[in-house]
Amino acid sequence: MSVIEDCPTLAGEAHLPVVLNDLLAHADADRADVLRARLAQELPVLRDRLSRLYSNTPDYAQWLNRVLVQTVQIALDRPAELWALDLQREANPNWHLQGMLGYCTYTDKFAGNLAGVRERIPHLQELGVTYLHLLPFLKPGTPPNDGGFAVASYDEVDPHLGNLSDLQQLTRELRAAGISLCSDFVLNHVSHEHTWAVQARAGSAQHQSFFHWVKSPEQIGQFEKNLVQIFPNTAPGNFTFVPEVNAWTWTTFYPYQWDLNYAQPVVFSEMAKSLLQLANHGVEAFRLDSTGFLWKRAGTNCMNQPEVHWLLQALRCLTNIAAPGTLLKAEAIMPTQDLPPYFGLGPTQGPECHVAYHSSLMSASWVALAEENTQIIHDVLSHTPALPDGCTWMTYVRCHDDIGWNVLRPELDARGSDERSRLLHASQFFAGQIEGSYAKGAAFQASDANAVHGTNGMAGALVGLTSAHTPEEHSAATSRLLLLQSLSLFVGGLPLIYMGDELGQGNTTAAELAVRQGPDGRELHRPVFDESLFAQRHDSNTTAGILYAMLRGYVNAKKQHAALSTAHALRLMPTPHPSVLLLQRGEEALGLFNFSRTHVTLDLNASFSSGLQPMWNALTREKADMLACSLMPYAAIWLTAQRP
Ligand code: OTU
Repeated sequence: MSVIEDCPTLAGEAHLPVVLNDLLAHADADRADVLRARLAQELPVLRDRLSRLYSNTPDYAQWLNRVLVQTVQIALDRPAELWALDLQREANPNWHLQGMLGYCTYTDKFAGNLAGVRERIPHLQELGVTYLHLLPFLKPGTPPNDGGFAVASYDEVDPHLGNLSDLQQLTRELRAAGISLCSDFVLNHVSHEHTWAVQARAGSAQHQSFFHWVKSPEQIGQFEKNLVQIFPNTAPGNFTFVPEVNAWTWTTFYPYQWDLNYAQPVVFSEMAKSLLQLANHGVEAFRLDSTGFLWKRAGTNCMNQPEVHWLLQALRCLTNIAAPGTLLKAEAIMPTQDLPPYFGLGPTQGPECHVAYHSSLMSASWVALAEENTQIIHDVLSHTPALPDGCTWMTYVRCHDDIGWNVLRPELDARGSDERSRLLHASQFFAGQIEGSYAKGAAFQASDANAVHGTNGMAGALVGLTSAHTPEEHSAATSRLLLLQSLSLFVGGLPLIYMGDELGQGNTTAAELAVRQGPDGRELHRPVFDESLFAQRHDSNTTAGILYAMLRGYVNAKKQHAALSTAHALRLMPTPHPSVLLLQRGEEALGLFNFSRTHVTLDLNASFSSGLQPMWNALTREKADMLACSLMPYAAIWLTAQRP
């Protein structure tokens, strides 16, 4: 356990630089007052974090003044509607903890372009969505561009999807429908077609300094010893030779994604500026992509370095000044034990991200399904810390990436030296390589044949919907998908549904895969939205219709029952049955999840030492039999003490 540092976190009298006082003196008086108060609140922490990072760089004081002026100017330019929203949210800082529901999709696959997304707002509302994560829609480099995760300009929208005014119109209409738009913000790297990379290749020393350079294969070898490979088959190694510079630049992901050098203050201030400008276009949440990799340190695996958290906390301060109604979400696909610092619970404590992906819970649910045993979920949840006020987990079943199994290594290693083989089993199970497996996924790339491969595939394919032939098989597969969704909804904070999963959509078709650019296996779960399934959503004779109705049932139950709110603490309860997970929320809600194909009858008295109150099924409103609670194969039951 690391030592917690003593660092300034309290607001004091802000001593503002003259330029800032001048700017505020000429601004709208009401806004200036609000901004002075925010600066007083944020400056102590901001100055501390930035001086840790940059006080040794030349002209640090002037740079800091420029950052402050830039931030305050963006705040002064903030459209009135967003300024008002900020004030509302400052007065109700836990606005995002009141039962949000997320939906994640590629813009083109869901709706063609940004204007098309506007047409789909009624669909999102019908499902109860309040948070829409559109995968990268900023101007990317020429394909291949990692599905847009190689950004060529952070200040422009991908012309295939629209322009800035389409973005503004979309955010406005979403907001009117009670939906916050989340945009990816790829902090770690830029496309090799981004102007900084272009100028670096053209010989600009300043722009070269925005990236990391390595001069020799020996030096590369030194670094590689400690680094992981994210795309070992399609992008082996972490460095790419750039002939114009006669050196290798750091590329953690694809060779066309150049890692930024955050030791350069201008890199930080320019990225922060772009982020805040997007907030002024109405983006209300940012998914901070690959946050773990932002800082490199020789001799380490260059992940989760302390500087990452100083950078994120500084970014949070700037956001709190210019756009405090905005959420920051950490995309740090790391073991649970590495995540608390992203909520500001590391050695340097202070507000950081509001939300982080709980990828271990996601992977563990799939392992539990393959094993028909919930032990691994128990282990993950018992390692999941309580979060600071204002923070929450993003829970999910699938997303646009592969399911990474290795985040679960710490849980397995704690159980014994040969337990990691369970990950190999899960990976093979969902790739359909194990006798009797219903799954139709595929292995993602791994560094060698014996390594555990991530898993690609839509949830519908992984739970066996697409391989089901008999009504029984269809029903089991449907229950498996609902089981995972209902666990995500019960635990989350901010549960996220991946496009198509609400209808049990299957994998991208082979014909379509053949015409997609690039060999990236993750395309398997990036299909075009299936209109025919969508048309069936209210038809209870179809699998899509059953899934959709049940999913809405859970979503609505969560809205209706205050007892299910994440304001009440989550507790893991012992169960006599290894395939059943029993979770308690506060004093008045229970979630029972049967991960096996067997029918289980539970005496709930056995799990509760103190007396049991009568409870009702939150979806069917039937009274529960607490002494002989019946769980059908793969059933998920929510009980609350609230009489219907
Ligand atoms: C993120 O992912 C994105 O979600 C991926 O779609 C991008 O390819 C990648 O960044 C590069 O921008 O490292 O911290 O399948 O889990 O690449 C998270 C592997 C990441 C992803 C991993 C990932």
